[in-house]
Amino acid sequence: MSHSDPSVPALFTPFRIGDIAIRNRIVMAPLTRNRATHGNDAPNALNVEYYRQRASAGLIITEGTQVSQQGQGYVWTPGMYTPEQIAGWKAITDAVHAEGGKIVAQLWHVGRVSHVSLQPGGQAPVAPSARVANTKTYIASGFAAVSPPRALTLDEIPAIIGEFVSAAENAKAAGFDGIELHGAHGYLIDQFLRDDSNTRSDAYGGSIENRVRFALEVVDAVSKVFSKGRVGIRISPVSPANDARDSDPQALFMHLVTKLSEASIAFIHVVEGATREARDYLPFDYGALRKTFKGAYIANNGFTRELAIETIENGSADAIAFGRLFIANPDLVERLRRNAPLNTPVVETFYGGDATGYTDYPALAEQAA
Ligand code: 8OZ
Repeated sequence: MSHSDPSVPALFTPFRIGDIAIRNRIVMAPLTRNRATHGNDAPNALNVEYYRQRASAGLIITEGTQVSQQGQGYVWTPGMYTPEQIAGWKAITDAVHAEGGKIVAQLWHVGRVSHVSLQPGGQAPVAPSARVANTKTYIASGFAAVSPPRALTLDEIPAIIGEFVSAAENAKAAGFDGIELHGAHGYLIDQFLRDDSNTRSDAYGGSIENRVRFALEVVDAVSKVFSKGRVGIRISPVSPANDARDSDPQALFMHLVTKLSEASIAFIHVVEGATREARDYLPFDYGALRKTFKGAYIANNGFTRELAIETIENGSADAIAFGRLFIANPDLVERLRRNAPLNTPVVETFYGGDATGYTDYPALAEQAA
């Protein structure tokens, strides 16, 4: 199959996301699975197998990976801040690269979406402002309301940015092709962006220009570790996940994306609509973001094969990220290429547990056998 074969939809053809050459435009979306090693939150052999099975994706974006213990919001999510975690990730990037795949690490600080039982010393989680989110997390004992956060002081902010830098350095040492910042779903970066969760009166709050400051400083700082051509960010302009709310998302995200374009990063990854809900959950002009950003535009949320092919053909996106379909179909690329039937994801085994519902979804060849 070649680029020029008109019978092959562009979805299945190679592309470059910044400095990262990908062999098709099908991206594995970041997916929290809560299967890191209990006790040290390091990736393990089961996690290696899971990512290896999915390496035919043009690009894998890892599950959210906390940049520090303070950045953790759920039990058994992997970290990027200890030698054991870096070694665990190295085995994953080696396995994916051995299959000819590409993989970037999603760097994550949950901010206020956490629980004291996960925090260092049982302290309160940190946030732009001391405003509790109306949302739940899950800890070792099950679902729990998030703990009330305390507001970060102005002089603490450089150290949080420093955690993203250290995590980026660790991701580089672990062999990743780049990084995606988790700027979506009501976590720390998103909390700074929005006027409901950010009521600060210093340089990081108030105007849109001030609320995007934290995101842009993190982008700038990690771009000194990986080149700009290997840095991206995920955003979810209208998603209500984790109580994210803003009075004017269109103006906020137009300004942010204008600045991200000026920063010349490789990609923006946009959750269109709300995860697990409709793509037109609330009115929003994604085309305006697409037009504003000069790098690659990765679109996500609820795409079917048909819509993905159409969206690449009409130029509304450069690549399409699939989440739930990648949980259930390790060989999703081959299945989409052949228009083969898809396995159905089993929600009960999404978060936590063992190989069941994780590495035991069959590929086409195994199914036929
Ligand atoms: C599902 C469960 C826990 C976390 C996100 C990182 O929504 C998540 C997440 C999803 O971005």
